[in-house]
Amino acid sequence: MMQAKAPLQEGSRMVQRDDVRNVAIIAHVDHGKTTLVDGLLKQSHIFRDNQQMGELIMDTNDQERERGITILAKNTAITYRGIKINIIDTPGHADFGGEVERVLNMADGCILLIDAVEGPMPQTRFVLQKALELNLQPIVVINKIDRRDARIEQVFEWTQDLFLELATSDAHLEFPVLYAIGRDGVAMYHPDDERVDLEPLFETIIHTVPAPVVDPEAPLQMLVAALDYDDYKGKYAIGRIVRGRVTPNMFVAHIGRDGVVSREKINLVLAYKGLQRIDVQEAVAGDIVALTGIADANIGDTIADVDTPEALPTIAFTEPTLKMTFSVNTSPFAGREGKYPTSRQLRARLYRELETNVSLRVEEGNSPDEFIVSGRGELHLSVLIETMRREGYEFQVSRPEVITHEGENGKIVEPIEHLVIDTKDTYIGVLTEALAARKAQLTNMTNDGLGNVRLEYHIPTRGLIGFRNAFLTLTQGNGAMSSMLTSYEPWLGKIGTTRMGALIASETGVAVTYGLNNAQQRGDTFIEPGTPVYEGMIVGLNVRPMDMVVNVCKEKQKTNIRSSTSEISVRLTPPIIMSLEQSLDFINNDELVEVTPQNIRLRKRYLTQHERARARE
Ligand SMILES: Nc1nc2c(ncn2[C@@H]2O[C@H](COP(=O)(O)OP(=O)(O)OP(=O)(O)O)[C@@H](O)[C@H]2O)c(=O)[nH]1
Ligand SMILES: [Mg+2]
Repeated sequence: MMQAKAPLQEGSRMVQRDDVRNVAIIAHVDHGKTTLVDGLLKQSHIFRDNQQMGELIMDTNDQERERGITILAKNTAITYRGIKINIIDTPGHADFGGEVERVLNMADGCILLIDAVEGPMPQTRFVLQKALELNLQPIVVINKIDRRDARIEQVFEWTQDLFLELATSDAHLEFPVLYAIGRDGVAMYHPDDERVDLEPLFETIIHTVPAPVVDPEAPLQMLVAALDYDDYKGKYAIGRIVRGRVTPNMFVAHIGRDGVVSREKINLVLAYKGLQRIDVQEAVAGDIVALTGIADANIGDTIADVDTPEALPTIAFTEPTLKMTFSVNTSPFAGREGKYPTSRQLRARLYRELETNVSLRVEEGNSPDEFIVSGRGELHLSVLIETMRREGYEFQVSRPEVITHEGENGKIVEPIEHLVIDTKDTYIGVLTEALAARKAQLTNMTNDGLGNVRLEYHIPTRGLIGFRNAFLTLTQGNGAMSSMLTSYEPWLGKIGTTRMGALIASETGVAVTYGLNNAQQRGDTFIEPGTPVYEGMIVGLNVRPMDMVVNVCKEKQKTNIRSSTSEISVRLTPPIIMSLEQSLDFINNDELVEVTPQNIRLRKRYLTQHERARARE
C-alpha cells in the first residue's frame, strides 16, 4: 500500500503521501463536471478495452440519469503514473449545495469548471467560496470551448474577478488555468493547442494538488462526510482518514455530532478503484475510504481510535428553506395504485429518509396522517417525492411554502435568492412584468450587443415558487435561469396569486371527448379522454381568475341516428400534461397534488362545491 516515507522534519511523524491526491470537481449546474469525470475514468484505462462504457457513468441513479443532473456527490479513484487520484464529483444544482459543502473536506484541491459561454454563475461563486474557506488548491478549467458562442477571454476575466473578490490570501490567487472540451475528453494549456486528450489535466492535478501531509502513526481520526447504503453490507460511512490507520474488524470509537461516544466494530474497509469499492486490508491517513459496520453513523460524526476518542470539528448543516405537507391520500381513488398507502408506512419512510438526506427535516403535522417535510428547495423535495412514488408509496402533498424565521427585534425574515437569467433581449418586457409581481428587484443587467442579455435579481424564495414554469412559457424556451439562497431579509409583503382559476371535475366518472371539448371552451385541459376523474379533481386551467366546475364525463346526447362521423369531427386540443415539478408549481394553497406510482393528479383540497363554499366562509 503506502510506500515508506521519510518524515518531513526531524522528530516529526508527519509524512507526505506522494502516492495520493484528493480532488473535488465543482461548478455551477450543467457546466460539465460529470462528463469530465467520465473522461478521466475512461482515459485512466480503468476499463477493459472490450468493456462498453456509456455516458455519464457517474450519474448512477435513475433520477440522475433521467433529469441529467447529479444529485449525490460521489467518489471515484483512478491511477495516473502510479499515483492514486481520488475524485469527488459534486452536484451543481443549488438545492444540493449542502452536499457539496460536506464532501469538500475530503479534498486538498478542486477543479473549478466554468462554462465558456455562461461564465461564473451563482453556484460557481458559492462552491468556490466554500473551497477557498477550506484552503483547497484550485485548478480552473474553462470548459465547453467548442460551444459556438464561446467567449473564452471574457470568461477568463470574469473568473479572475471572482477570485479577486473571494480570495482571502495571496495563495488563493495562484491557480493554473486549462481549457477543455470535456465531452471530447480533451484539455489544453492554451485554447489553440492541439486537442489530444486529458493528459494536461492529469499532469496539472498531480503537480498542483498538494499530496496529503499526515501522521499515520497517530490515533485514528476520520470525519464522516457522506453515507451510502445497500442491502448486503448495510451502511457505508465515507470520509477521509485524517490521521492514523484503519483495518477491517477493528474496534473504534464512534463520536456523534452531539459528542456521545460509543464503542463499535468496523466490518470492512473499502477503498475506491474506478467505479468500484474494493476491500482492503489497511487504509492509511490521506486516503478516502468507506467503512461498513457502523449502523448508526451519521454525517458529521467522527470515527476515532477506541482509546483516544477525539472528535474532529463537525460539519454544519444548511437550514431548509421550503416546507410542504405530505399526508395520506384522501382522494376517492386512494389505495388503488400504491403498495404503501397508510400513514404508518408514510411516516416510517419519511423518518428513514432522514438517515442519509441530512438537509431534510420531518415533523409531525396537525393530524396523525400529516407530516411537515422541509428541504432546500423545490428540486430537493420533488426528488424525494419521485423516489417514494417509484418505491410504491401513495400520498398527497401541498404547495411548497417558505420557512421564515424570527430575525432581530422580533421581525419576521424570509429567504432571499440571487436569480440569474440568460435570455434574448426581446423577453425583457414580459419577464420584468412577471418578476415585479413576484417582488423581484433587478440588480444588474448586461447586454452583449448581439441580443443576449443577462438579468440579475434579488427575489424572495416565495416569489420563485412556480416561476420556473412561467419562465419557460414566457421565454418560449429561449432562456436559462438559476438561483441560490443569499440571505434572510424582512418579509417583503404579500404576493398575490399569479395563476388563473382551475377547471374542476363536477362528478366522478370517466372523461370523454364531448365533455372535454366543452371544457376546452373554458380553457386548457390536462387530461386525455378515457381518464378516470373524481369530483373535485382539477382537469384544466380556466382562462379567467376564478375556479369553474365542468362536467368532463358528459356524453353527447344520443340521437336515433348512429352517427360516428360527428364524434370523430370533434378535434380536441392535446392536453397539457404536467410533470411532478410543474404540478407542484401549479397548485395554490387550497389545492393538493395526489401522487401514486401510476399517476400525478391535481385536486382541490375540498372536493365538493359545498365544502369549498364553506371553507371560503
Ligand atoms: N458543448 C459541450 N457540451 C458539453 C461538454 N461537456 C459536457 N457537455 C454537456 O453539458 C451537459 C451537462 O453535462 P454534465 O456533465 O452532466 O454537467 P454537470 O456539471 O455534471 O451537471 P450537474 O451535476 O447537474 O451540476 C450535458 O448535456 C453534456 O453533454 C463540452 O465540452 N462541450
Ligand atoms: Mg454532474
